[in-house]
Amino acid sequence: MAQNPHGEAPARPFLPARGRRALSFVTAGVLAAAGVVALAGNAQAVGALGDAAAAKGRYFGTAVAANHLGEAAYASTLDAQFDSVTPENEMKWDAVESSRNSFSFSAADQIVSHAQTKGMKVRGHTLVWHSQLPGWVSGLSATELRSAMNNHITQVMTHYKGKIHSWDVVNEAYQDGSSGARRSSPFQDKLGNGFIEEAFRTARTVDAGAKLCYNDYNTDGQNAKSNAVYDMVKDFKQRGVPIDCVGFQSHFNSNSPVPSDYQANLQRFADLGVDVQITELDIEGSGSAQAANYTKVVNACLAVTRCTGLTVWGVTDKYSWRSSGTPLLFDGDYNKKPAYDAVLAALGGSSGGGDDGGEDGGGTGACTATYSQTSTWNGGYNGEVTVKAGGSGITTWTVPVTVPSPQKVSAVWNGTPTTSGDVMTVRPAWNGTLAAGASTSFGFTVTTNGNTSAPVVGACTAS
Ligand code: G2I
Repeated sequence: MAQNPHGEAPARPFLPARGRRALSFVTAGVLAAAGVVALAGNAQAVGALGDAAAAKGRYFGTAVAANHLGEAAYASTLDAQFDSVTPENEMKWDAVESSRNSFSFSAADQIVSHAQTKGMKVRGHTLVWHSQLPGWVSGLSATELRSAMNNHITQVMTHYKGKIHSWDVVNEAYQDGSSGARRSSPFQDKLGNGFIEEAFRTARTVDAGAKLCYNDYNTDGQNAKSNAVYDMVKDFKQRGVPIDCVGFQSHFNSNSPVPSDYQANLQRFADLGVDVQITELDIEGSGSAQAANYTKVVNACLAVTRCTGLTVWGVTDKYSWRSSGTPLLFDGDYNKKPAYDAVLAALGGSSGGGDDGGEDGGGTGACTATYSQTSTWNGGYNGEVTVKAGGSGITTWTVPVTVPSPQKVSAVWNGTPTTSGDVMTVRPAWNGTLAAGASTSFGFTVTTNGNTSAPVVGACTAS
């Protein structure tokens, strides 16, 4: 990579020939100012959780309730941050088939069409579950129940065929505690152990394009319950029963903390030849403790190649199923919490700043890095990263910038880069010392080589 040899405050960026021609009548100062204005509308997307996760080959989703989509702040937070949605209740049996063979998809359709309009993926939740099951199901004979279960799977999956990336085919079929036994349910009690296999086999015949998951809670570490699920998945893989993924709900609080072997547990399932997904993540708490727990979960997923994505169980604390525990990434006023910053940083993204209320967390609160593209031309662009000190003054800062292959950085100004692979780590040139709340910026020129994706600007660290 060519870099500006004059790290000492060049006033004007080096621009390659085409960029210089396109911008020859604009001074560097005007360029920077114009860039900020022109790109203000993009700033949110740059920092979004979904984008940061996508750069790591993962999705980052949330549970969504159809009845909140009309609330502007709810919808705008959803749209700006997430790239996958799970209907929180709208695809459950009682919602879609409250009377036998009479299906109503309107609330779930609302979520799916919102997601499609915004380019988000959809997780299907859930086909066979003992809870939120209408009374008529439990009254059926074994023969009728088998037929009703297969009909339910077939009708619901057919309705959404091609629109769902992963289905929770069976949910929560095992007991808590040390028995490793199946949970009592109409399906278990009348159809026996084979009901899970039957559900997966039916599901595969309906939508071969959807990943078929088994989903459960308290299976997040290695314990009797997760061992039982592990044995089932192993058996399914050995016998060719179609299962593609295991969902780890990951509902955590002080009684049920993030297990120390969380990553190892994900990995042992992945080693069976299935994807793993974090499906209903929420962690009660607040501040840096909550942020640190979220970091553990995201890092564990990133460390397991087959961990394909994470979903948090709601957009805002105020609509959480356990809102008093404030377990989510946005507070009741849609402010980003320290947990949000921690997740974004763990995903390698950078905080968009603005409404963090001085509550930066996750150990990266000393500075923030905000990216904007200041100019673009056929074959290249200039990027600018604004580094802002947090509540205390700093004397140096570090920001990782990853340009997607085969892009190449051809110049850097107002910063000193070192490069390893695609990651360029930028430290100050002359501009390391910043008073509390003060900012500086560095810039760089990129040759796109055909890939016009934005670079991923990681978390700012300072001392
Ligand atoms: O319980 C947390 C989750 C555990 N894993 C499976 C998930 O599907 C489950 O989600 C929760 C929803 O977040 C709640 O919103 O499932 C609950 C039902 O088991 C949902 O609660 C229900 C209420 O119990 C109902 O009274 C209410 O009508 O939500 C319904 C719709 O708002």
